[in-house]
Amino acid sequence: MLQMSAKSKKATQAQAETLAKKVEHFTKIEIECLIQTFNVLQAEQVGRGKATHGLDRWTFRGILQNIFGLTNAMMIDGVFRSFDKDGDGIINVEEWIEGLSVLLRGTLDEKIKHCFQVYDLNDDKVIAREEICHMLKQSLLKQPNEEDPDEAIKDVVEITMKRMDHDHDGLLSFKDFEKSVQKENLLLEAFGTCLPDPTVILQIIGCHKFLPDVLNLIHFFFLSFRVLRSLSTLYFKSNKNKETTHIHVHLQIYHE
Ligand SMILES: [Ca+2]
Ligand SMILES: [Ca+2]
Repeated sequence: MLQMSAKSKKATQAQAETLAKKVEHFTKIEIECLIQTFNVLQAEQVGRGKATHGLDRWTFRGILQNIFGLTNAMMIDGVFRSFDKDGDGIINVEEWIEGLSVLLRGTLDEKIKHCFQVYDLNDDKVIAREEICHMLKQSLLKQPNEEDPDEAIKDVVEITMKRMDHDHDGLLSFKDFEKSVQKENLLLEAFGTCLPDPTVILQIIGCHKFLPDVLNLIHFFFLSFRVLRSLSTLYFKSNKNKETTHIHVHLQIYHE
Protein backbone atom coordinates (compact mmCIF):
# COMPACT_ATOMS: atom_id res chain seq x y z
CA MET A 1 0.00 0.00 0.00
CA LEU A 2 1.32 3.38 -0.91
CA GLN A 3 2.09 5.49 2.11
CA MET A 4 2.06 9.19 1.41
CA SER A 5 3.92 11.58 3.62
CA ALA A 6 2.39 15.00 4.19
CA LYS A 7 5.18 16.41 2.02
CA SER A 8 4.56 14.16 -0.96
CA LYS A 9 0.81 14.64 -0.57
CA LYS A 10 1.35 18.37 -0.87
CA ALA A 11 3.62 17.92 -3.87
CA THR A 12 1.00 15.74 -5.57
CA GLN A 13 -1.71 18.29 -4.88
CA ALA A 14 0.40 21.09 -6.33
CA GLN A 15 1.21 18.99 -9.40
CA ALA A 16 -2.47 18.11 -9.82
CA GLU A 17 -3.41 21.77 -9.60
CA THR A 18 -1.03 22.68 -12.40
CA LEU A 19 -2.16 19.77 -14.59
CA ALA A 20 -5.86 20.47 -13.95
CA LYS A 21 -5.38 23.77 -15.80
CA LYS A 22 -4.05 21.96 -18.86
CA VAL A 23 -6.26 18.85 -18.95
CA GLU A 24 -9.94 19.59 -19.23
CA HIS A 25 -11.49 16.11 -18.87
CA PHE A 26 -10.31 15.28 -15.34
CA THR A 27 -11.03 17.01 -12.05
CA LYS A 28 -8.18 17.93 -9.74
CA ILE A 29 -9.03 15.01 -7.43
CA GLU A 30 -9.01 12.57 -10.32
CA ILE A 31 -5.65 13.91 -11.45
CA GLU A 32 -4.30 13.40 -7.91
CA CYS A 33 -5.43 9.76 -8.08
CA LEU A 34 -3.76 9.30 -11.43
CA ILE A 35 -0.52 10.90 -10.22
CA GLN A 36 -0.50 8.47 -7.29
CA THR A 37 -1.04 5.56 -9.65
CA PHE A 38 1.79 6.85 -11.80
CA ASN A 39 4.03 6.98 -8.73
CA VAL A 40 3.12 3.41 -7.77
CA LEU A 41 3.85 2.18 -11.29
CA GLN A 42 7.11 4.05 -11.40
CA ALA A 43 8.20 2.76 -7.98
CA GLU A 44 7.54 -0.82 -9.13
CA GLN A 45 9.52 -0.16 -12.26
CA VAL A 46 12.45 1.30 -10.32
CA GLY A 47 12.30 -1.81 -8.11
CA ARG A 48 13.01 -3.84 -11.24
CA GLY A 49 16.03 -1.65 -11.93
CA LYS A 50 14.39 0.25 -14.80
CA ALA A 51 13.92 3.94 -15.68
CA THR A 52 13.45 6.29 -12.76
CA HIS A 53 11.99 9.35 -14.47
CA GLY A 54 8.78 8.03 -16.02
CA LEU A 55 7.07 4.92 -17.36
CA ASP A 56 9.05 2.88 -19.86
CA ARG A 57 7.64 0.87 -22.76
CA TRP A 58 7.52 -2.34 -20.77
CA THR A 59 5.45 -0.89 -17.91
CA PHE A 60 3.20 0.98 -20.31
CA ARG A 61 2.61 -2.11 -22.45
CA GLY A 62 1.48 -3.99 -19.31
CA ILE A 63 -1.12 -1.32 -18.59
CA LEU A 64 -2.48 -1.30 -22.13
CA GLN A 65 -2.69 -5.09 -22.23
CA ASN A 66 -4.03 -5.77 -18.76
CA ILE A 67 -6.23 -2.76 -18.16
CA PHE A 68 -7.35 -1.65 -21.58
CA GLY A 69 -7.39 -5.04 -23.27
CA LEU A 70 -5.22 -4.00 -26.22
CA THR A 71 -3.49 -7.02 -27.75
CA ASN A 72 -1.90 -5.90 -31.01
CA ALA A 73 1.79 -5.08 -30.44
CA MET A 74 1.85 -2.58 -33.31
CA MET A 75 -1.13 -0.70 -31.88
CA ILE A 76 0.38 -0.76 -28.39
CA ASP A 77 3.60 0.76 -29.74
CA GLY A 78 1.48 3.36 -31.52
CA VAL A 79 -0.37 4.30 -28.35
CA PHE A 80 3.00 4.68 -26.63
CA ARG A 81 4.07 7.09 -29.40
CA SER A 82 0.83 9.00 -29.08
CA PHE A 83 1.38 9.41 -25.31
CA ASP A 84 5.09 10.19 -25.59
CA LYS A 85 4.66 13.74 -26.88
CA ASP A 86 8.33 14.76 -26.51
CA GLY A 87 9.51 11.47 -28.05
CA ASP A 88 12.10 10.68 -25.36
CA GLY A 89 10.97 7.05 -25.01
CA ILE A 90 9.52 7.60 -21.52
CA ILE A 91 6.01 8.61 -20.42
CA ASN A 92 6.34 11.40 -17.88
CA VAL A 93 3.53 12.31 -15.51
CA GLU A 94 2.17 15.08 -17.72
CA GLU A 95 2.13 12.81 -20.78
CA TRP A 96 0.42 10.13 -18.65
CA ILE A 97 -2.44 12.42 -17.58
CA GLU A 98 -2.88 14.03 -21.00
CA GLY A 99 -2.85 10.65 -22.75
CA LEU A 100 -5.35 9.08 -20.38
CA SER A 101 -7.60 12.09 -20.75
CA VAL A 102 -7.87 11.33 -24.48
CA LEU A 103 -8.13 7.56 -24.07
CA LEU A 104 -10.82 7.68 -21.37
CA ARG A 105 -12.73 10.86 -21.99
CA GLY A 106 -11.47 12.30 -25.25
CA THR A 107 -13.69 14.14 -27.69
CA LEU A 108 -14.02 12.78 -31.21
CA ASP A 109 -11.46 15.35 -32.43
CA GLU A 110 -8.96 14.27 -29.78
CA LYS A 111 -9.50 10.61 -30.60
CA ILE A 112 -9.01 11.30 -34.32
CA LYS A 113 -5.62 12.87 -33.53
CA HIS A 114 -4.73 9.94 -31.29
CA CYS A 115 -5.66 7.25 -33.84
CA PHE A 116 -3.92 9.08 -36.69
CA GLN A 117 -0.72 9.20 -34.64
CA VAL A 118 -1.00 5.50 -33.84
CA TYR A 119 -1.54 4.59 -37.49
CA ASP A 120 1.28 6.82 -38.77
CA LEU A 121 3.85 4.14 -37.99
CA ASN A 122 6.94 6.05 -39.16
CA ASP A 123 5.73 9.40 -37.82
CA ASP A 124 6.06 11.24 -41.15
CA LYS A 125 2.58 12.78 -40.76
CA VAL A 126 0.93 10.71 -43.51
CA ILE A 127 -0.43 7.17 -43.60
CA ALA A 128 0.92 5.36 -46.67
CA ARG A 129 -0.47 2.24 -48.38
CA GLU A 130 2.44 0.20 -46.97
CA GLU A 131 1.54 1.26 -43.44
CA ILE A 132 -2.10 0.27 -43.93
CA CYS A 133 -0.97 -3.08 -45.38
CA HIS A 134 1.34 -3.67 -42.45
CA MET A 135 -1.36 -2.89 -39.87
CA LEU A 136 -4.04 -4.97 -41.55
CA LYS A 137 -1.64 -7.91 -41.83
CA GLN A 138 -1.09 -7.81 -38.08
CA SER A 139 -4.83 -7.85 -37.47
CA LEU A 140 -5.44 -10.66 -39.95
CA LEU A 141 -2.68 -12.85 -38.51
CA LYS A 142 -4.70 -13.09 -35.37
CA GLN A 143 -7.77 -14.30 -37.27
CA PRO A 144 -6.49 -16.54 -40.05
CA ASN A 145 -9.00 -17.68 -42.62
CA GLU A 146 -8.82 -19.83 -45.70
CA GLU A 147 -8.67 -17.07 -48.26
CA ASP A 148 -5.35 -15.64 -49.43
CA PRO A 149 -4.76 -12.91 -46.84
CA ASP A 150 -2.40 -10.88 -49.08
CA GLU A 151 -5.02 -10.58 -51.82
CA ALA A 152 -7.72 -9.73 -49.29
CA ILE A 153 -5.50 -7.06 -47.72
CA LYS A 154 -4.69 -5.51 -51.08
CA ASP A 155 -8.40 -5.24 -51.83
CA VAL A 156 -9.12 -3.67 -48.46
CA VAL A 157 -6.28 -1.16 -48.91
CA GLU A 158 -7.63 -0.11 -52.31
CA ILE A 159 -11.18 0.24 -51.00
CA THR A 160 -9.86 2.22 -48.04
CA MET A 161 -7.85 4.60 -50.23
CA LYS A 162 -10.82 5.17 -52.48
CA ARG A 163 -12.94 6.00 -49.48
CA MET A 164 -10.50 8.04 -47.42
CA ASP A 165 -7.93 9.63 -49.75
CA HIS A 166 -9.99 12.74 -50.47
CA ASP A 167 -7.25 14.71 -52.27
CA HIS A 168 -6.23 11.64 -54.34
CA ASP A 169 -2.48 11.92 -53.74
CA GLY A 170 -2.16 8.24 -52.78
CA LEU A 171 -1.51 9.04 -49.11
CA LEU A 172 -3.78 9.60 -46.12
CA SER A 173 -2.99 12.98 -44.63
CA PHE A 174 -4.44 14.04 -41.30
CA LYS A 175 -7.05 16.07 -43.19
CA ASP A 176 -8.09 13.00 -45.23
CA PHE A 177 -8.36 10.90 -42.09
CA GLU A 178 -10.23 13.57 -40.12
CA LYS A 179 -12.72 14.19 -42.90
CA SER A 180 -13.38 10.46 -43.33
CA VAL A 181 -13.95 9.80 -39.65
CA GLN A 182 -16.18 12.82 -39.25
CA LYS A 183 -18.29 11.46 -42.08
CA GLU A 184 -18.27 7.90 -40.80
CA ASN A 185 -17.28 7.46 -37.15
CA LEU A 186 -16.62 3.74 -37.53
CA LEU A 187 -13.50 4.60 -39.53
CA LEU A 188 -11.88 5.97 -36.36
CA GLU A 189 -10.29 2.59 -35.64
CA ALA A 190 -10.13 1.48 -39.26
CA PHE A 191 -6.61 0.02 -39.06
CA GLY A 192 -6.60 -1.52 -35.59
CA THR A 193 -7.93 -1.18 -32.06
CA CYS A 194 -6.08 1.59 -30.25
CA LEU A 195 -8.74 2.80 -27.83
CA PRO A 196 -9.98 0.91 -24.79
CA ASP A 197 -13.14 -1.12 -25.22
CA PRO A 198 -15.46 -0.64 -22.23
CA THR A 199 -16.86 -4.18 -22.56
CA VAL A 200 -13.38 -5.71 -22.35
CA ILE A 201 -12.77 -3.68 -19.23
CA LEU A 202 -16.03 -4.88 -17.72
CA GLN A 203 -14.99 -8.46 -18.35
CA ILE A 204 -11.72 -7.91 -16.52
CA ILE A 205 -13.50 -6.75 -13.41
CA GLY A 206 -16.50 -9.01 -13.94
CA CYS A 207 -18.77 -6.72 -12.00
CA HIS A 208 -20.53 -3.69 -13.39
CA LYS A 209 -21.23 -2.32 -9.95
CA PHE A 210 -17.57 -1.50 -9.48
CA LEU A 211 -17.40 0.66 -12.54
CA PRO A 212 -18.61 4.21 -12.17
CA ASP A 213 -15.73 5.25 -14.35
CA VAL A 214 -13.15 3.42 -16.42
CA LEU A 215 -10.21 5.19 -14.88
CA ASN A 216 -10.84 3.58 -11.52
CA LEU A 217 -9.74 0.29 -13.02
CA ILE A 218 -6.19 1.45 -12.99
CA HIS A 219 -6.44 1.50 -9.24
CA PHE A 220 -8.18 -1.86 -9.01
CA PHE A 221 -5.36 -3.45 -10.90
CA PHE A 222 -2.82 -2.55 -8.27
CA LEU A 223 -4.88 -3.28 -5.22
CA SER A 224 -4.78 -6.62 -3.46
CA PHE A 225 -7.96 -8.66 -3.03
CA ARG A 226 -8.08 -7.70 0.61
CA VAL A 227 -8.02 -4.04 -0.23
CA LEU A 228 -10.39 -4.63 -3.12
CA ARG A 229 -12.89 -6.11 -0.71
CA SER A 230 -12.68 -3.18 1.67
CA LEU A 231 -12.82 -0.85 -1.31
CA SER A 232 -16.06 -2.41 -2.53
CA THR A 233 -17.57 -2.11 0.94
CA LEU A 234 -16.60 1.52 1.09
CA TYR A 235 -17.89 2.02 -2.40
CA PHE A 236 -21.30 0.59 -1.64
CA LYS A 237 -21.52 2.73 1.48
CA SER A 238 -20.85 5.84 -0.53
CA ASN A 239 -22.61 4.71 -3.67
CA LYS A 240 -25.30 7.35 -3.42
CA ASN A 241 -22.84 10.20 -3.44
CA LYS A 242 -21.73 9.92 -7.03
CA GLU A 243 -18.36 9.67 -8.61
CA THR A 244 -16.44 12.27 -6.64
CA THR A 245 -17.11 10.48 -3.38
CA HIS A 246 -15.98 7.26 -4.93
CA ILE A 247 -12.70 8.81 -5.89
CA HIS A 248 -12.31 10.23 -2.40
CA VAL A 249 -12.69 6.69 -1.13
CA HIS A 250 -9.78 5.62 -3.30
CA LEU A 251 -7.70 8.41 -1.91
CA GLN A 252 -8.58 7.45 1.65
CA ILE A 253 -7.49 3.90 1.01
CA TYR A 254 -4.25 5.05 -0.52
CA HIS A 255 -3.60 7.19 2.54
CA GLU A 256 -4.36 4.43 5.07
CA1 LIG B 1 8.11 11.54 -23.08
CA1 LIG C 1 3.57 7.46 -42.22
